[in-house]
Order: sequence, then C-alpha cells, then structure tokens
Amino acid sequence: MLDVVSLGEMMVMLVATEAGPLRSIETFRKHVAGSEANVAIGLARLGHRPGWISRLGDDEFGLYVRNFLRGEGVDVARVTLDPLHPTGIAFKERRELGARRVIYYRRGSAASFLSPADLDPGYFEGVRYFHTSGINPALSSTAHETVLAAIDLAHRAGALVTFDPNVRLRLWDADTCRQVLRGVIARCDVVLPGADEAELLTGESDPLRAAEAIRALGPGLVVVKLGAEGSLAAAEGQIVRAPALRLDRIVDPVGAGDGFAAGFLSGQLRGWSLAESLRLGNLVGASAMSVSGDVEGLPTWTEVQELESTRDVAR
Ligand code: KDG
Repeated sequence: MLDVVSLGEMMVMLVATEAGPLRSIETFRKHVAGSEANVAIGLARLGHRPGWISRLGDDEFGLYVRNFLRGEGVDVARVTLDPLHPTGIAFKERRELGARRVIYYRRGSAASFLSPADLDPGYFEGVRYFHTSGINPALSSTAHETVLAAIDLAHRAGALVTFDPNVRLRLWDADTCRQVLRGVIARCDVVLPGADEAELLTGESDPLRAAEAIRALGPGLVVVKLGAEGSLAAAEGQIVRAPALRLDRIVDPVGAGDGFAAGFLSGQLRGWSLAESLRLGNLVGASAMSVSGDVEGLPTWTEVQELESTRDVAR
C-alpha cells in the first residue's frame, strides 16, 4: 500500500563535468532529473512508500530512469514505456560566473503525451498525499488535463493534494503560467511556492501577503520557501516560520525545493506539527544543495537522525 503518489516527467540530466559553455564541454555525467520524481525518491529515502505516475520513452534512457526509481524504492507500476516518443533529456551547464543553466530537449517527449487514460483510480486507494507540480501543465494540454483528473481521483480517494508551482519560464510565458497555475492551485490543498513564484502568482512581493492571496484561491495551507530565510507556513489562524540551516557551501541549488517538499511531507505523514515539518523540509532541502545532482544529496532517515544529533533541527 502506497502513502504518497506523485505525477510528472523525469528526464535524463547530463551534467557537464567541467565549467564553461556547453559548446566547449567534452564530458558529461549522467543523472536523473524531474521534480515530482525527486520528491518521491526523497520520501522513499525517509522511509515512506511512494509511487510515481508517468510516461517514459521505451528507450535506453527510459529504462535507466525507471530502473533508478525502482532501485530507490519508488513504485513504478503506473509508469508506461512509450514506444513512439522518447525520454526527455536535459543538460546542466556549469559556469564559474553566473547561474547554472539547464537546457531542455523535451518537446514531444513521452511524458508530454501523458493523458487521463494513464490514470488508474485504484492506484490512489489508501494514499494520504498526491503531489504534483506546475511543470506538467506547461508540457502539453493532455498533461494539464491529466493533472486535473489526477487531483479529482486523489480527492475522491480521500488524499490531500500538494502542489509545487515549479514555474519554468523556459516552457511558457509568465501570463499563461500565472493564469493556468492559479486554476490548478484552486483545486489543491497544500501549495509550496518559492517566494519569487508566490509573487509571480499573486503580484504580492511580501511572502506572507502572497501566501494569504494563494490561500484565498482555495488551498488551506501555503508553505513559502524563503531560501536563506528558511520557510513559512500560513494556515487558518496560524503563521509559522522556521529558520534555514546554515550551509558552509552551496554546491548546486537545483533540487532544493524538491528536497524541501519531501522533508515537509515526511513531517506531515509522521503527524508532526507545521513547525517541525518546516524544519525537516529545510534540512532535507539543504542536504539536496550539498551535491551536484538533484537527488544524490537527499538523506536517508538514518542520515537525518545523524544530522539532528549534530544540529538544532526538529526532534
Ligand atoms: O526541481 C528540480 C528540477 O528543476 C529538475 O529536476 C528538472 O523537473 C525538472 C524540470 O522540469 O525543470
């Protein structure tokens, strides 16, 4: 029996082994990348039972991604290998100056052909959380419809729906993104934006006001990730803040939001308070930033406990 189901695209991510523009790079290291699957991996490492719904190409990279997830303990029974469309690919460029760039080769990928027919209502039975993100509606209209249908199925099964806006302006323009994501958010229970995403969605630059504006759309709980300022949760009659963990060095910030979501959800699954769940989210998010891949830094439950004994974190 699964306790969390997530839905989204996972790609192969080829990370440049040296710094510089991709045109001058000769070697890449193979990783996996995909926000909602990253969250599933994080939850499995923390001792939960996640499943992941998606489509991958019936190709070498699709088999690699599926086998990787299976090896991490994520259920892949609802992953379809598509013989007609390929697994998406992303490249990560490393620059000594400026931000790291992620370059996608994912248009027409198998996941962009996700459709409501990929959903099995029985897969949501007994599940406590369904997690998805704003990347899917940007991939295609059928992927958007799949998200909406999955939210309905999750609610019918009694699960809460958590949603990370994951604004990716390389996939669509800001106005369309805002309009579509506000429509999806209205159907969700818990929304986990970064501060900049909360501002894009609401026009409010103050994170607390932005959180309240998102709550006004429907969700009962909004959790805003504030980077070096930690995180805050706004629920009915409650505002809770948790400080960030101090990191000596950030190796790669990509994937921190997914780590945060896994840690926060793990706290909620354990019945912890909002404050404790935020602190675990901050810890797992910080761990994700300590390595170059998205998922390699996600800690196991044993590693969380070791970190807790050396740092002032929840429990
Ligand atoms: O959340 C980290 C993601 O940005 C990365 O894994 C790739 O899902 C991804 C995307 O679509 O950008």
